[in-house]
Amino acid sequence: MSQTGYKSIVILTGAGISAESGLNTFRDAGGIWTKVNLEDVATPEGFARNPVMVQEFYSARRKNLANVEPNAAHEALARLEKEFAGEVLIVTQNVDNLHERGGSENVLHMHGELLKVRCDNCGQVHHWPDELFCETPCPSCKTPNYLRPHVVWFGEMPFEMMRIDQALEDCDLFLSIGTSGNVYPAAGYVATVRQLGRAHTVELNLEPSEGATMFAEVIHGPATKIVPAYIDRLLNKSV
Ligand code: BJW
Repeated sequence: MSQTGYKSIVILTGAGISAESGLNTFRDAGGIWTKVNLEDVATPEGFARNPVMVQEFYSARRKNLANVEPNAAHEALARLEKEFAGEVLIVTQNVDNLHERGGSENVLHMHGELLKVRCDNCGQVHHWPDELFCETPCPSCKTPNYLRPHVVWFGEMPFEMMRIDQALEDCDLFLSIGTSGNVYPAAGYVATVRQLGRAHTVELNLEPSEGATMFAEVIHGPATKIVPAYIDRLLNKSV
């Protein structure tokens, strides 16, 4: 038993936690999907139609990642992982690496990682901090024209689903931070946890998400303010 009374915490994060670091969200005003068509850059069909454009889109975001830093919300979650006596698992929909750079270790990237690429020929995943071109040969099988961003597009199966389902079953506190609740299966996790009936559920978001009414507790405001304050209260046992 931890100092908070909780034993196992699952934290779902989305683009909103990285917004104050300077990364665009997807669906807010000025978000990524207001500038590019998601069918063009975030579906296997879009990639098949125009691989050059899709590689350029992800190469630009990969490059931009080097210019941003983790913020107080990422750092507060890392502090939780270090100071909490039980289990803490971050299930992030984000493809950025700001949780890791903020100090978190137990992070699961269900929609993949911007700094990785995968070969559609041999299946090998490679760390890739640089620009990627279609014709770049796979470092493992040496075949050109098969490397793609190691991210999950619409219609593709998110990663680590079994581990996530198990963690949702085992947790007694579920936090959802900075996600609009539009994209499944992540958007359905609060319903899953509620149905299981053993975890307290909390939304921390700038504004009410699509699923806000499903949460037992909601706290609205910018992540860099509300997340550190919530984690402080959690570790001081006053929630
Ligand atoms: C702040 C803040 C601040 C701002 N502080 N907060 C019909 C019904 C149900 C499902 C489907 C359906 N038709 C199709 C589907 C399935 C589909 C889906 O969900 N579609 C919906 C659009 C309806 N899902 C899929 O295809 C997924 N795969 C799948 O379902 O496989 C089959 C399966 C079967 C059985 C079991 C399990 C699976 C794959 C989804 C892949 C999503 N990929 C993307 C792109 C990744 C690569 C990339 O980055 O380019 O992932 S899309 C994009 O959306 C990205 C994100 O991870 C994801 C979620 O977005 P997020 O993080 O919530 O961002 P926003 O912008 O939406 O919200 C930000 C929030 O932050 C807002 O609320 C702000 O208010 C807040 N905020 N500033 C705090 N400072």
